[in-house]
Amino acid sequence: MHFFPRSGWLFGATCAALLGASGVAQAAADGVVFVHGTGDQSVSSATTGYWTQSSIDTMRSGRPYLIVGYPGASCAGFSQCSWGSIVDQIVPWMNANNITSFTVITHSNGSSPLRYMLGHTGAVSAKGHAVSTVTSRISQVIFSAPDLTGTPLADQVTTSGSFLNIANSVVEFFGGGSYNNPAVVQQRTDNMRVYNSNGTFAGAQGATTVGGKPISVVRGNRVYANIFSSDAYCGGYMYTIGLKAAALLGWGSFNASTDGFIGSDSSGYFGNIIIDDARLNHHQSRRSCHNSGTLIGKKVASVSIPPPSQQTYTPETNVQAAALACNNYAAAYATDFMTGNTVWKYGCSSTQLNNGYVEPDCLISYGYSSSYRIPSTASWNPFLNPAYYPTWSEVCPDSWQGDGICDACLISKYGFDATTGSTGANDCVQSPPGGSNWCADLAWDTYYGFHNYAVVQALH
Ligand SMILES: [Ca+2]
Repeated sequence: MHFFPRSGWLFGATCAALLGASGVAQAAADGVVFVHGTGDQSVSSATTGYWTQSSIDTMRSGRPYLIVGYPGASCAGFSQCSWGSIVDQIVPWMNANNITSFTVITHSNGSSPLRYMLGHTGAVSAKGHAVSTVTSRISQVIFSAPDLTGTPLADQVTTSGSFLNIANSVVEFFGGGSYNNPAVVQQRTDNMRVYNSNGTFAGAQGATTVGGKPISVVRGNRVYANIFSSDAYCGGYMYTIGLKAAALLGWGSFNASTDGFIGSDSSGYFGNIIIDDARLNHHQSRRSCHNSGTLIGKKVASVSIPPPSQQTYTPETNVQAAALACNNYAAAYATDFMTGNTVWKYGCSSTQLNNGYVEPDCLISYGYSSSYRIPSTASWNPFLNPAYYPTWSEVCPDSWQGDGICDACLISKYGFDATTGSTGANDCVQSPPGGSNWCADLAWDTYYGFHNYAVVQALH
């Protein structure tokens, strides 16, 4: 009937790049340095893609800060091109801002170059700076989701052919597509065993200080199960879904003690564990989710925080990401952008929600319809039925991820509609008031008289 190619029609969204690394010049100051994990990051990509500005601002407690960008995938933590690059960025920042002491916050394998530095203060960077120039001013180190004894996932990705099913969103934690890189090889459990025993990386099992510096550890210990929750929503569904898959792949169970990427045995090898949270996955610990950023900020400011056993959190709430972006719970007439025809959007009333049938908009709005639950690629899923795509040549292909249209079919399939990587375009984030979202959903075409996958505009 009709063929409407989807690619290349909506590329309007651009993100203004924020340049980080800006400390506020002032008299003798306490600062904060952020060191990212595996990945070759620039200062800019580390700021906007890895940490995000809002998370940085939550953790730094108003203090001048430095976002480090270094080759954290191409270089293992013990290589000069890793720790030396970090040193060569900290020194001029210290001098320009009169930083007399600072807290270092790392995420994931960012712990490794720091551990090398703490154990090799006499080493010299490519630009001729002794590590001690930097470490002498470190007041404390906060390792967030540190990889202290390696991860079985690194064993798997560096073993040929064993990592085919890992989610793209999780591959990012190994530095992107070419994940068989020096930093990942360094994180193999067998290699880390060597580095921990031969002095490559400082920090003895159970120690609370390394090189005289207090070490705090922030970690999650579960990948939370309910993807349609406020907890899972923080940072994006894509990571939660991917880390659930990684938990299963790396540890054989969703219930294993892991944040989806680093096992609790690795993150807890040493250090004073200040956050030990069952609702904080590996991605969320760099994004200040679940109050972790606020607690880290207090630690930065030397304000006491309750021990993990006494930390309390607001109850999770169910969120309706696609429903909020696309008004999918509401029934209404709309114009199909692709055909120009008027379509009837079904919506999801409280009666429809539990009427015993599969109601497409209930799946999208609430994550379930009667006893049916998504994400699911099962045959009952109406979003995967070719009969409901009469004007299309494809049935919900993955190429629709992150193309600017919030696809109900992808929500039903995976729980999210987003690209992976540093930009992380998410099609189903609600536009602000006065804005609009492009949305695709199953609807009744009143002109042709059949069900069709219609693209409509949702106004907010
Ligand atoms: Ca899409």
